[in-house]
Amino acid sequence: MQETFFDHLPKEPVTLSEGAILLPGMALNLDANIPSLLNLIQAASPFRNMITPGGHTMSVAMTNCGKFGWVTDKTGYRYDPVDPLTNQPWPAMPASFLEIAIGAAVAAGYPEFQPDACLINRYLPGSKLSLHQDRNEADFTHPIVSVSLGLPASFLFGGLKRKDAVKKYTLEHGDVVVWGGPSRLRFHGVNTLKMGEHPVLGEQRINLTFRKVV
Ligand code: MD3
Ligand code: FE
Repeated sequence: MQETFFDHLPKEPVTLSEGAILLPGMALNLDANIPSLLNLIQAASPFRNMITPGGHTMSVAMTNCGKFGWVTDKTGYRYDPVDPLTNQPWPAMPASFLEIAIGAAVAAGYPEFQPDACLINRYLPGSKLSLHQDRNEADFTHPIVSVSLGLPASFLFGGLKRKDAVKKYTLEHGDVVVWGGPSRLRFHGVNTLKMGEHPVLGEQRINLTFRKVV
């Protein structure tokens, strides 16, 4: 049998809620390659602070890799095959990113997951992401896979209605979460990032979210 990431899982999977499975440390295998892969992506499609339809500049800076990228501007939210900053296609999804996303989805019971988009969020100290749902994708039976890198974040996980109670979880460097089933449309967000210095990524948090858009 070929070895997989899961032969070396540092900790046991944790179910956060029905359909939301935390794989602690599963992305630590990527560790050595992360800075260079992120540098290649941001050299082609730089991080930028996008504008919401309401006219606010997001404190989280974003870029994408893969066939489609999530963008927001004054006209609304969309997935776009072209980076509006460069008028070029987004950089390709690195093979190791794809491998970890598919591996996590398989471990969580989604063997058919084939992501075609990876949104990359960069949090500097002071950045936050307000409570929201991810509903710009065509088919909510596909999960979203998230990979947390760099500084730890206080992640907010609510219910299907905005006013539902919110639980807090700390997401650390290397943590992977598969958000599927009844958790796919739960409200979620990230508290203001605290100052700190991470040995691999420095004074920032990077979050990758893998999505199946079409
Ligand atoms: C739960 N990103 O990019 S990752 C996002 O840490 C986003 O940057 C956050 O929310 C971040 O849309 C959270 C965890 C996450 C991602 C997608 C989800 C949780 C989710 C989709 C549905 C439910
Ligand atoms: Fe989200």
